[in-house]
Amino acid sequence: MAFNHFEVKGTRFIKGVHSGESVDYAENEFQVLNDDVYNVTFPKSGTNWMIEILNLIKHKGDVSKSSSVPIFERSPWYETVAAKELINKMESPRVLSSHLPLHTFAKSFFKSKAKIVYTMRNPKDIIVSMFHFTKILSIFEAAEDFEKFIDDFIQGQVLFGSWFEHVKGWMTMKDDSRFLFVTYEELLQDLRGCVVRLCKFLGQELDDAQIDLVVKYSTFKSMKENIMSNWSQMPADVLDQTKGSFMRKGVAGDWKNHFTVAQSEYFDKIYKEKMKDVNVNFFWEQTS
Ligand code: PPS
Repeated sequence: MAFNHFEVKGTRFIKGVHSGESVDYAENEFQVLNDDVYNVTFPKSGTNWMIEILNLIKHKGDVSKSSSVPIFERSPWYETVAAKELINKMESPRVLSSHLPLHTFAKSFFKSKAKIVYTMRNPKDIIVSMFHFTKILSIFEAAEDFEKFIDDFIQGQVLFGSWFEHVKGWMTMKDDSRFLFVTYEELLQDLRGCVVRLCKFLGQELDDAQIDLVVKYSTFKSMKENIMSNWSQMPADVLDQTKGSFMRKGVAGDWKNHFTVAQSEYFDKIYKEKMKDVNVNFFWEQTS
């Protein structure tokens, strides 16, 4: 995956979007507040979906914020260069996003009572989603060779490095009560059930009608139609949605339309090997 990048502690960052300074600040100086909620993901795992859900929960289903502020400003990725100014203007309780791996996450988090929702997705669908994403985001060289892209992903030569290390790192926190782990596939299968789980985790009391609103406005269709959620507010020279959509398909299992049988078997073999020490039966392993 070709893009202008730099590495910090094994993670590939995008030059310009991130800087050595912003990444260092995010880890060492950024002050986590006790009532912060962090939406943490490896890219293309459902980050924006969770931004929508968490903000709707925060506003008890009131869509006015989601329909007036672009999604990329609602819960900025706190490690980016642009985030600092946005975050300075935010009121508590803040919902912030991050793609950082555990080992470079804000040190101050670990002394705080803040919470993290970590969303994961079938890596084969992440590969497909990211492959298409390279065609619309101008900072990337459009990927053409899918097989090479699979290998880049396995080698950690993509945005934010190795998916395997990212997931394995964050999964070490799975017994910590400040964490909630959820998968993209669970969100797809039972969005309402996940919203209820999230409310409970966040200590947010929403009535049934409010929960219905959260669900209503966070479906793929609603988000795709919401000009504040479908990234159409991003300038076309940054994100060219004439070549494809940010809200592309929003399904599980699209990998079956992209991987050959041999590519799938090859990936599964490596996945098994790399994940052998993780004692978790991931949702996508049961359903795909
Ligand atoms: S990013 O660029 O890392 O922030 O992307 P991220 O938001 O993590 O992932 C983008 C994919 O999530 C899909 N998406 C959704 N799917 C289902 N329902 C909802 N509401 C939803 N919102 C976003 C989006 O379509 C991307 O997946 P693909 O497979 O490319 O469609």
